[in-house]
Amino acid sequence: MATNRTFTMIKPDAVADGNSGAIIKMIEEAGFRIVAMKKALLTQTRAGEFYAVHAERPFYADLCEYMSSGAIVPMILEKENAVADFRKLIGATDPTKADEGTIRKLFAKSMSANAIHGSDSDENAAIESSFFFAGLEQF
Ligand code: YYY
Ligand code: MG
Repeated sequence: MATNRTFTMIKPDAVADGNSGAIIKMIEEAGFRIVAMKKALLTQTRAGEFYAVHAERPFYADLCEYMSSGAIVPMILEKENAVADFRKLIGATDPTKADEGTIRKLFAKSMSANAIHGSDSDENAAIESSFFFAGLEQF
C-alpha cells in the first residue's frame, strides 16, 4: 500500500556548499510537506549500514567515506505518490543524465557527490525514515 511518504537526505556536498535552503525550497514548491527534518553526521559505519544494499558494489567504500565526510540533512516528506514524484524531482543518479530543472541537474557535482538521496520504494522509505527518526518528531 502506498504510504504517500518518502525519505530524503541532502548530501554532504550540497550542505557544505550552502545549498540546503535552495533545495528545501524546491522540495516545498514541488508540493512536498516536511514531516521531519534535522541535521546529522554519519560515521562511516552508519553510512555503510544505510547503503548496505550496495555493499558488494565497487563504489561502496568511496560512497561510505563521502557520506560521512560532512553534515547531511535527512527529512521525511509527504505528498500523494511521494516516492515516484520525488525521484522525478531529484533526477538521474548520474547528474550528466539528469533532466533540466531537477535537483541533481542544478546541484550535483558528480555521480557520487550528487547532492541528494531519494528512496526507491515505499518499503525502503519506511526503513530509511526509521534509520534516522524515532517517530516522536514526525508531525
Ligand atoms: O538511488 P540513487 O541515489 O539514484 O542511486 P543508487 O544506485 O541507489 O546508488 C546510491 C548512491 O551510490 C548514488 O546516489 C551515488 C553512488 N553511486 C556511485 O558513486 N557510483 C555508481 N556507479 C552508482 C552509485
Ligand atoms: Mg538508491
